Amino acid sequence: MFCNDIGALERFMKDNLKESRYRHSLGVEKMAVKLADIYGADADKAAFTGRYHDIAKCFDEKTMDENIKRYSLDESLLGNPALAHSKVGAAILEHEFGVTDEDILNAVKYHTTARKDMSLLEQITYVADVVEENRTYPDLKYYQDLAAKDLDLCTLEILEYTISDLTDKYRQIDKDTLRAYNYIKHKLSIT
Ligand code: DGI
Ligand code: FE
Ligand code: FE
Repeated sequence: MFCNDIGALERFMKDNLKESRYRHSLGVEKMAVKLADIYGADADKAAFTGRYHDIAKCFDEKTMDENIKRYSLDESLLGNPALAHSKVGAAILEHEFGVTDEDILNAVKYHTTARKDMSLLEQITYVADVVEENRTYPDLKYYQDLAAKDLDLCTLEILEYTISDLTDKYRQIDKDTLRAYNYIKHKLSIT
C-alpha cells in the first residue's frame, strides 16, 4: 500500500472530517479512478489520492496554522486555510502516515491550485475534486462529461471559473493557479 497504516489513516479521516467531507472524499476517489481508467493513469494511486486529498480540510484556522509551523510550510499560508489545507494534508500523509510516493504527495499538495507542468495524476485529482458526484452546482453534468472527453479543456474551464470567482470576491489568485492557467492554455495551443 501507499502508507504505513491504512487503519490509522481511515481513523484519522473519520475523526477529523465532517460526514459530508468524508462523502466528498469517497466521491473524488470514485471519479479519480474513472478518469485514471480513461486517461491511462495508475488507478490505485488515483483512488488513494482521491480518498485522502482533503485529510486536512476540516482543521480550524488555529490548528491549520499550528500545522503550517510544525511542518515548516510557507508562512504565507498562515491565516489562509482554504489554500493551506492541501499543503498541510500532504505533509500529514508524508510525516504521520509514511506516504513516500512523490506523485501522490504532489497531487494532494496541488489539488486546490493545480500547477504548471502538473502530472497526469495531479490533473486527474484536480478535476475529480470538482466533478465528483456529490457536488451540487447546476453545471455538474456538463463538467463530468467534459472531464471524460477532454481533460485539458475541463482543467482550463475549472481554472477559468476559479480565477473569475476569486476576482469577483476580490481575493488573491495563487501564483500556481495563474501558472497552471497559462500552462494549460499553451498546452491547448490557445494564444
Ligand atoms: O477542498 P475542496 O472544497 O474540495 O476544494 P479545493 O481544495 O479546490 O478548495 C477550494 C477553495 O480553495 C475555495 O475556497 C477557493 C480556494 N482557492 C482555490 N484556488 C485559489 C483559492 N484561493 C485563493 N486565495 N487563491 C487561489 O488561487
Ligand atoms: Fe481540497
Ligand atoms: Fe476536495
